[in-house]
Amino acid sequence: MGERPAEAPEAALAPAVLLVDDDPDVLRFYRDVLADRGFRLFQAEDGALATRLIVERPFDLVIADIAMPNMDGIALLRAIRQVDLDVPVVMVTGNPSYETAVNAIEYGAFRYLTKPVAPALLRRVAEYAVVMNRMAKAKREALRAVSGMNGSAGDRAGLEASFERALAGAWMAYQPIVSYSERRVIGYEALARTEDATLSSPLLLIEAAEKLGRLVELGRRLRGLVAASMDAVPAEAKIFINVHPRDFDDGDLSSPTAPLARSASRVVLEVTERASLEAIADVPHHVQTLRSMGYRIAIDDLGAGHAGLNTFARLEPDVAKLDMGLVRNVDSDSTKQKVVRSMASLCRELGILVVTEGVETVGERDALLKAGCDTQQGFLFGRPSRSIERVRW
Ligand code: G
Ligand code: MN
Repeated sequence: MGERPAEAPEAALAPAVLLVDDDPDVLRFYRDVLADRGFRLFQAEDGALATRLIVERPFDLVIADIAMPNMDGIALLRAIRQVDLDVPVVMVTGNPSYETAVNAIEYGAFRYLTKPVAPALLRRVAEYAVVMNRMAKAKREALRAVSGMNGSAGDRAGLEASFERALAGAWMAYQPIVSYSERRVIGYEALARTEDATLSSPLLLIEAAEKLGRLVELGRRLRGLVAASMDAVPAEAKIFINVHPRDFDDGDLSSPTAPLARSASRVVLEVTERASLEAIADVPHHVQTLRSMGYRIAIDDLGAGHAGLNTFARLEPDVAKLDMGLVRNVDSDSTKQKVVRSMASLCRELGILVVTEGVETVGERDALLKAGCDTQQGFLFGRPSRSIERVRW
């Protein structure tokens, strides 16, 4: 064979494996079993040292004890996911129980092994895990190449780490909603944004919160951000903010001492038609409470849901926001024109203000005006932006 092309030193290195156990005999056993298998072996006697090593350099595999003093294996797994979303973590226990097994797997342990671990099994799991780590990295690359997204964390511990980062760095972008005939901004929609690459879109962020059972916390944080920026909003403009159906069950939304409550009469709460209100008890009562505090209610993405008019009927909204699917190319689609015209006229009959979303072109704007929709939102008038911007007509 001829000479190999020069490789980057890091790529040429053997897989790095970190062994974590508070029992030196166990560490010695692992080293013996995995010696001469082409791994570079590192070890730590506790979770704190393991965490430091993980921060310093990447590993291809971690094999960790579950029951350790100070920082147990699950806590270590969570710490690892703060810095590495992919590295497989094999958890080992001397006290197997159904509960710890479920917990370990739920948090993203790659495998759950019980002591004493058979040498052949340990070797096989280690070799397989190292390949899986490469696969996870390749998948992430593929997703980035195909969709430009960073891909979200595969397991619960990783998702938690991403979610924490996203929550800490969350901010609101504001997009104007205009009355075209009056050339006036009637309000702004507040849209959640994050700096976290794996949870970059609001949909991913909400999905993560749903999976982690942290929707209420997310809702409070976003409403708090809006409340804090109310002073920058012109007095005559309303703020539209998306709420999740689950938020209705959160006492904070209807609490008179919540930060947003002070500005309730300037706030429109948007509830998407895509979500189901079925699981929420007594929606009309919640809505009535919110109205009495001064909030208005909007139904969002109207025309995109397929849940019939259930959500609409139960909310009795003040505002209906037509989904951008109806708006896109409405100027060249007579069916869409007809649908928009009849929806707009029905809403007028019910005293509901119609807002059309996602208006991008002059053609769409004019077709919507002709169909009776004067209140519009979309890139044509302004993109969501960090500061509250005026519209140049
Ligand atoms: O479902 P909801 O209306 O809350 O979502 C609004 C989303 O649509 C925001 O994320 C916003 O960035 C995006 N958006 C706003 N205006 C436009 C537009 O004119 N075109 C497109 N494609 N997206 C838009
Ligand atoms: Mn919305």
